[in-house]
Amino acid sequence: MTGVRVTAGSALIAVDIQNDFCQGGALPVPDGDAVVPVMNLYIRKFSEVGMHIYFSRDWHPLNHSSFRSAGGIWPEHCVQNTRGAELHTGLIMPEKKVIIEKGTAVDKDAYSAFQGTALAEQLRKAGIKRLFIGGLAVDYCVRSTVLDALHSGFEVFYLSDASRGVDVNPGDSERAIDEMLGAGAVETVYEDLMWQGGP
Ligand code: VGL
Ligand code: ZN
Repeated sequence: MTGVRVTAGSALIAVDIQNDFCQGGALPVPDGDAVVPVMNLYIRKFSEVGMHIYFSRDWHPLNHSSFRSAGGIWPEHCVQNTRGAELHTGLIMPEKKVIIEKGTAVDKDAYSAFQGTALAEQLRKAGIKRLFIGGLAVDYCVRSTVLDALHSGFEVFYLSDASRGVDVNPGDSERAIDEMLGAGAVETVYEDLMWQGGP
């Protein structure tokens, strides 16, 4: 959608752009690294215009229930305080930012950055109404975060150019996108955004 205005009360959420979801990581998302330079464009611009920026991290304990070693479906990934769990080193980290950790309980998986975190409350306190959400992976954490954001009453723009999917089953990402848009998210790319005071 063209002409999306980034108004006061907008925030950027970069979902799980961590080493383990990128090339050479434990659970690499195909072409996952490609989101880094695009997300950097959003980060630069959102910080320039003084908008809030949130980074979520998948942040699992060593014996997390989603790991195959514990009966789950995923290889061990994003173990707390390991290099794999760090945000991708290519990301530009703005001075003003909030990092949200999720999936920290041993017995629960949390794909959404809202699940088991104070994110919704933090956003409300900051007066945020519009969320621009992208990252990894479209068919898991981006999807869940977008759907939860919509259910919590936020206006949501899904940043398709800053997102990639795992596609464990072919078509998963496309289905996730249909679901997000069906629930009210608006698909957006960087060029669609209009900044207060001009482009
Ligand atoms: C994710 C699989 C397992 C994600 C997290 O961030 O999309 N995917 N844990
Ligand atoms: Zn995980």
